[in-house]
This record gives sequence, structure tokens and C-alpha cells, in this order.
Amino acid sequence: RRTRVVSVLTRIDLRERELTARELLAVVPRADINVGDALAVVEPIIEDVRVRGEAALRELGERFDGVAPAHLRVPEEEIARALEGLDPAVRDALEEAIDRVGRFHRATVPPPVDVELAPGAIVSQRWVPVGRVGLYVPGGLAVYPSSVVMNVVTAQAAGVPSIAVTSPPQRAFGGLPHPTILAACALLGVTEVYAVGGAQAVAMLAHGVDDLCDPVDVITGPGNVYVAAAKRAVNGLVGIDSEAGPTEIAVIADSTATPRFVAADLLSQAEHDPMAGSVLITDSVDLADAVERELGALVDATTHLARTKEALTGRQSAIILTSGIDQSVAVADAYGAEHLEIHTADARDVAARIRNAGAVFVGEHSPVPLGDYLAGSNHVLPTGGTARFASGLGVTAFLKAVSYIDYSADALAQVGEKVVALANAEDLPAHGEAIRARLER
Ligand code: HSO
Ligand code: ZN
Repeated sequence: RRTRVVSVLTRIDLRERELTARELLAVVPRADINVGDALAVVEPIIEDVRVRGEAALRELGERFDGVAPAHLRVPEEEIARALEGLDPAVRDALEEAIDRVGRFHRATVPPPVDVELAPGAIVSQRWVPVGRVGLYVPGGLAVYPSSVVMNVVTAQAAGVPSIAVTSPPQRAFGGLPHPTILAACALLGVTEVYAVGGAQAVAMLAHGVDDLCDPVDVITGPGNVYVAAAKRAVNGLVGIDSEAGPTEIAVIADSTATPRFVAADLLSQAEHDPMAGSVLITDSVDLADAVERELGALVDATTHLARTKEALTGRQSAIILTSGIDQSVAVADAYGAEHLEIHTADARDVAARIRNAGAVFVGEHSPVPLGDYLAGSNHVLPTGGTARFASGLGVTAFLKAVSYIDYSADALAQVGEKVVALANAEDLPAHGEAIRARLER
């Protein structure tokens, strides 16, 4: 019999304390993980793949995934077969997700900008997709076809012409990636899939492997701490999305919130990982008590009891009691949640006051799991407080802005002497000469 947990969450009582924004930063609960420590482990792996290519990929797969990949590059027949074997209800749900996530992300492609700064002096900006991307799909604790959707659909919405997906070989599936991952690729029209995981997959994508995989321009996708470290190691050679740590949910609730909903949502993200964070921010002690009662009952019945309980009792989870909605907003901003739910009387007003969050879920009918799968938004979001400066995965991860400078002879003549003056001020007379050569004609 599972033991009943009555009080799982630590309470942090801020009601009598007027803390500054800076002081709040020290008070909010936070997981303790260090990607930097894993760098030393991944660097030799990346070098091994760079030097020995396919042989290294096979050996590393056997060592870390416990199975020799059936094929490093998954044959297209296997991808098609996985789709044939997909449960029709799951297929239908994935198609709904692809449609909604696709429509939203296509609408977020930034428009071109053209400005005529003076007659004949035109400066423009176009967002141009990168040529080739590699998307990492984890295959460890959980298998997430939804992450295939979030990464591939976004790259497609950006207009990326070449997309490769890589995911660890699974012993249970004869050294292929998980069939649901392959099926999601098939639904999205992705035919280039590798049975390669971990830091070695990131190395393969970044450096390329002769006769197997061309190097990519951008690598995105979540993974464990070694995948994150490998992405950090190749950043600069290629572009990467922001580092995704363990998932988090914060909920701002007042006395009008439904305790059962709040408890269920806190539990939903705790089931991902023992390091996942669940934080309730409320000015109502009654609501806090009611949520804890609900949570106790729900934890009892949860499937992934061990990791859920570890997440809820860890230092990264808590109930924070505040003096009112203003302090709740200040705490949420200090925490900078990956996901922030608002369960208050005026949820939209409160949402509009939030600066730091990866995604804000407004009102009690917009729970995080909706966004995890098919609300239309992306579920790859900044964690660990990085929402202070980082955004979730979006089309701009796969786009770069190119500027176009298009001046006529008259437009150049109008400002030519000013350029010469600045060139002389910087003691770069050849710059000035390049302008003068035109002015003289
Ligand atoms: N909540 C996770 C995404 C996910 N949930 C995938 C279910 N599947 C990080 O945002
Ligand atoms: Zn989730």
C-alpha cells in the first residue's frame, strides 16, 4: 500500500515580509543542477565522433543506450511502418496538435520591413530560414512525440528546407528509436531520422559524419544534462535553442480558485521528473490548505509515485503565502516560471502584469497540459528562472534577420561627406575613399 502524504509542500510565508525584488530572488525555490559540470564528460565524446565518425557512434550507442543501433540512419520503410502501427486515437490527436501548433507558429513569422529613410535610401530586413536543422528527441524516462511536433512544426513554419531528427536507439525496439517518435516523424513528412542519442547525437549534427549525416546550422530539442552540455559545447559552431532544465509550474491563485484544479496541475508537471518544480503562490491560506488536501489524495493515486513525490518534496517545490495579489505578481516575476497559471478572479488583468514567464496560462480552463500537447503554443520553454531573458522555442530560433542596404547615387551623395567625416575621425581614410570615388563621378 502506498502511504498517504498529507503535507507534501514546504511553506514559505512572506505575508509579514516586505521583500524587494532582489530579496525575493533568494527566497524562491529552485532546483540545483549544473550543466557546466557535465561539459568535461561530453567533450571527449564529441571529439571521438568528430575523429572516428560512424564507428564511434555505434560504440557510444552500445555503451550509453545499451543496444547497438539497428541502423544509424533509420530506413524510410521503418518510419512508414511505425505510422501504420500507430493507435488511431493517438494519430488523430497528433494531427490536431500539428494543425494548431502549425497555424499559430506560421502566424508568428515576423514580416519583412522596408524603410525609405530618405528618397532612394532604402534599408530592409528579411527573416531568412537557416538551411538545415537537427532536432534532438529524448528517449529516456519518457518518450515525447509531442516534442517532435513542437520542434519539427516550428522549423517547418520557419521554412527550413532540410530537417533531421535524432533519437536514442531503444533496446525494446530492436535498436530503433521509439515507434511513436518515428510515427510522429512520418506524420510530419520527416524522412531523415537517426538512431543516435546523447552527446554523440549532438556531435554528429554539429560536425557532420561522412557518408551519414551532413552538418546542420541549428540544433534544438530537449535532453538530459549531457545533451544540454553537448549543445553548450557546440554553440557558436552551430546555433542552439536555450537550455531546457527540469520542467516547472507556478500557479498564482486567490480564494476564488478551484483547489482540485490547482492540485491536479501542480501534480501534472511533477510527474515528469524528480527534479521538476511545482510552486503555488497564493494570498489565501484557506486555498493553500484545500490544495494540499486535494494534493494528498491525488498523490496517493498517481502512477509515477516515486518521482512525483520526490519532485513535490524537493527544494524546488513550495507553497508561497503572500500578502495579496501585488506580492503574488512580484513573487512570480522573481521565480520566472517556465509555465505560470493564473487562477484568480481577474486572471487576464493579472496575466498582463507578469514580466517573467515562459508561457502564461490564463484562467482555470487553460491548464499546462493543454499547452504541453495542443493548445497551439510551444512547450519548449525557458526553465530555471531564465524566462527573465529567454523565450520559448519559436520560429525565430530557425530564422536569421538579413538586412539589405539599397541606396541610389543621389541618396549616397546626400550623406557621403558625413561618412567621410566619420571615417576620418576613426582614422580609416580608405573607408572615406570608397565613398569619394562615387561622389567624384
Ligand atoms: N511539460 C513539458 C512538455 C511535455 N509535457 C511533453 C508532456 N509531454 C515541458 O514543457
Ligand atoms: Zn508536461
